[in-house]
Amino acid sequence: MKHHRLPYPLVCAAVVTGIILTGCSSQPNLQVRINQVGFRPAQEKTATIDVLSPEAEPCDVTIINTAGDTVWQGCASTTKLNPVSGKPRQIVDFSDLNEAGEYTLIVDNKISIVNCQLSITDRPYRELTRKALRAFYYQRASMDIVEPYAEGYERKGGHPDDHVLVHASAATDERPEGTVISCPGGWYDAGDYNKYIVNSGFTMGVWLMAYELNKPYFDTLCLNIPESIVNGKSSNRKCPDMLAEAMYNLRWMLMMQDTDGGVYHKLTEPDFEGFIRPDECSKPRYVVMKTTAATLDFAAAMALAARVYAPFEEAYPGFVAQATEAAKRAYAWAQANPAVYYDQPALNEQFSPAITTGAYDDFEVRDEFFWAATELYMLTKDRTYKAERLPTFKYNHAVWGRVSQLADLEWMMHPEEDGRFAMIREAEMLAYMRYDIRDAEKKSVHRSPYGNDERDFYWGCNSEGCCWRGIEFLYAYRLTGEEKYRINAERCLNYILGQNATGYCYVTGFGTKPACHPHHRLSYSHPKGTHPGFLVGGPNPMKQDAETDGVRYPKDVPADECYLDRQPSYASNEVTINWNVTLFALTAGLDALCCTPAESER
Ligand code: G3I
Ligand code: 9MR
Repeated sequence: MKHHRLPYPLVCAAVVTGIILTGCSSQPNLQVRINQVGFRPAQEKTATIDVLSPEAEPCDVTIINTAGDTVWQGCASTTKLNPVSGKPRQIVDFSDLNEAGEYTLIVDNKISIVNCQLSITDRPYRELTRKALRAFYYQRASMDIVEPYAEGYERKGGHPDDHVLVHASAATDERPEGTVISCPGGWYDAGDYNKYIVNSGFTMGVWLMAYELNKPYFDTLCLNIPESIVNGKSSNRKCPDMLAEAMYNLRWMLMMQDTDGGVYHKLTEPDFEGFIRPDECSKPRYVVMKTTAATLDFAAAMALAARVYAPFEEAYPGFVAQATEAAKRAYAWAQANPAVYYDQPALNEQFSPAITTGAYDDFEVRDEFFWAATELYMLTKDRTYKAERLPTFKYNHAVWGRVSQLADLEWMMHPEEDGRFAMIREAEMLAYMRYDIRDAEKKSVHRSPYGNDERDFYWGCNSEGCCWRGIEFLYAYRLTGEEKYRINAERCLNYILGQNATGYCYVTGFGTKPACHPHHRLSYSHPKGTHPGFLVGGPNPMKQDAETDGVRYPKDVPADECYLDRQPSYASNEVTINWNVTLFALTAGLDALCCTPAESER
């Protein structure tokens, strides 16, 4: 059947000329909110339509293929109000369109005709996963980023970090203030160029747990990083690419352990660099104060790494023994120093130079003890570590400063270690999910288990609220086999990829309306600009950056729209390693379900 409404302007532009609306074109009045990257054929598929009033009649929706033929026709839902903003929206469910292809979805809302691109493919999350992982290659400190691995984003290395000063706050008899140590490598944390152990430890935890959950998938995934090719061939690799990338950071982390077993909180310049290239940076770099939180996150990450890399001794001789020893020594240091907190204002009263970069401060470390003890037990099976875990945390989403859920998930995935405990924690997690699933179906105008409450929006919520929920759903799917959990993991991803209140695809380089101006020094200072594959922080009504020059939020904007795609907006538009790891843990987990292991490279 030929579509009879073709003369409408955008439809023509897109369909007749075959232009796909990708790139950084801004569409401020986008009225159809949809996953802009793609759906798999059998997936639930919905889009959210703006309407002008709560009384609006259900819109007519038509979907046409690239030849202009109508392939689907139907009606949107009745109007619902967004529980956060009160704005009227309708949802169209076209799940029964299940043939792969590129389409245009056209909505007649009785006042105007609006449309959007729609893609259905067998592997919608494959390239997204690859790019989200490759983002870490771009974040590598102390080395040149070179072709063919740079894929267009070549740059000179900076921050050799072979001349790092021991800050007064970290001085010991063995390493007095000003001692020079060498700690090269690792990933830049975020939009800034510093390296923070708390956040690195959390990132490694999520990273390696994602590997454990999807081993066959990651074992064959090729990232085109320098370690991908050994003696001219990728088939000579002795370790999966994603573990090779992680090793770049793990090696740096190992160097952050002091001789007494304690671990420096961070390696940093005293105050943030400007928006310049890494090779232009010249501020001195310090290791600052050992803390209990950093030392425990380090212990957990190293213990987990020692377990995960055990089969790859040939690729990294001696690493497992080194990581095991480092983890044990770190844990012992934390036991002897159980309450050394990072308090930057207090530190600056006592020592100089003053340090004003990211704090990653955390004054509750029982969860870090729980996680470290858990990972040490899983590695060593030494029952003293098992006895030391503190299973008393109420259910909470994991974030850099609250890691008890990482431990919970380990126990859930290893029920043979303590079946009763695993069952209790799993039941609690599933109970919370029931609320979110109910919200997705009843309250949400985006068919999303996330984003239906003002409190869902804060610094980093795209990762900590939305992607993390998706990851939890993937665990739930793995534990129970129930399809509803996979569906809700996909719904979380739909939200990130455009079916949300701003209509942005929150991943750089993807979708028709991507985040284009992240708070990211590497992107800003590079001639090619924004690097692809980065998840931005997301709407944040606390606007901690509102005082910074150039950050002006529109007045009275609802919480779920409090997002600025502007480079200065670090509170809503920065990128970080701990957020990107949740992005790929979610997309990889979903992509792995789309293919057999042997196909993961295809
Ligand atoms: O977690 C709570 C949440 O439960 C609550 O509902 C919500 C509303 O009250 O607040 C949430 O807390 C926020 C927290 O981020 C979430 O993790 C805090 O308000 C917010 O201040 C905090 O911001 C942190 C920010 O540094 C400022 O300290 C971010 O997590 C953290 O990612 C960010 O880290 C910075 C580094 O310091 C420097 N490098 C860049 C990096 C990313 O911006
Ligand atoms: O660029 C910094 C970013 O990485 C941090 O997350 C953020 C909060 O600590 O701070 C940014 O730096 C800003 C600083 O805090 C205030 N002056 C402007 C800086 C650059 O925008």
